Amino acid sequence: MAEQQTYNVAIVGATGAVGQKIKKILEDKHFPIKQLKLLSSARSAGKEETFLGEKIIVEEATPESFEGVDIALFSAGGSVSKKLAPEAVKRGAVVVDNTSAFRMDENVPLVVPEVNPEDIANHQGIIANPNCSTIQMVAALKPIKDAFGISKVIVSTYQAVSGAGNAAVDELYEQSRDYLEGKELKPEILPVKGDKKHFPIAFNALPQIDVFEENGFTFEEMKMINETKKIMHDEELHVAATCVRLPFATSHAESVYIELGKSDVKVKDIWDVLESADGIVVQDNPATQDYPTPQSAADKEEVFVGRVRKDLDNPQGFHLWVVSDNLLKGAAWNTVQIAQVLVERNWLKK
Ligand code: L14
Repeated sequence: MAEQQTYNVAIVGATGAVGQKIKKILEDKHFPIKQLKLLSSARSAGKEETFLGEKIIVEEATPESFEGVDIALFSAGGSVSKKLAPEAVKRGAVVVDNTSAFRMDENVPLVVPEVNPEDIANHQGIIANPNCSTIQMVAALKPIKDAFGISKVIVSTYQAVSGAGNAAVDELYEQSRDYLEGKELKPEILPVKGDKKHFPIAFNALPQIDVFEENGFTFEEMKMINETKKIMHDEELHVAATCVRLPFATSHAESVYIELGKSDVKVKDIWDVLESADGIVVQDNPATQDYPTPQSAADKEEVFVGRVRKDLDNPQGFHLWVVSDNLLKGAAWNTVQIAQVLVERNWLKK
């Protein structure tokens, strides 16, 4: 047997919510690693982690950290990516970036491997991982679009707090306890850590994820809108989004309304194309109350689709319920999938 090629891989943001999942997936999927570097801010440097049973000390990420690194997986926030991703590329690494820093840059492919893997071939050192809510939606819509065309998408999300990081999950748990004990709630993180006001997430629903834009949509909503058009290569596609945070830790759910290019499509036709698509599980039977929920989708790598209904007024309209683990397919798993394509198709070279 020919010896398998192996790679030097770095995780930037290794101690964060997504970084930890990336490390676990690299282990579980036997990614061909020569050496793994775990990088973080100065605050987390020095922590001891294990990878495949071996101890690794977390190091502070600096430009020099990337000497000799083949693949760098970034998930430490946009400002870290803006500063260090170009430094990693300068030193010969290919970066898969999990932040919004480069997603809309025209020189940066924005990729969901089940949807547009061939875009990776044109990378110039950085490949962007889309927003979590976008990934699961386009994964479900792509097979439908290929079969029947889609002209319009209107989505409302029901998003987990873990997207905002481990501290937001802690806030949800502590606040839930305080609420039940009748204590005063002191929200400090959600809806957005750096924004002016904070609201309780426990026993609540917050119609703000990320900061507001001038047009009245939030940045999370605009990410879904712009990224969907870019990934689907369809600037004509009409997309509108409302993003809402709910009080659970894991998995985003989405109610998605679409208008197809044809009017003679049946629910069964939608099930059929979704069932034969990679990475999608159809879970849809009203008679047995079968549908995905954030709890049922947690810790799974697929995107789950249920509640497929034909609109009662518009013969081209359909409604779907799309659920996936936001830290896996929405982040860590999609990132590792991109790295797998880079390696398998020999696309590491710029
Ligand atoms: O754009 O707060 O990758 O849940 C996705 C999760 C931004 C924050 C992104 C959250 C992030 C968002």
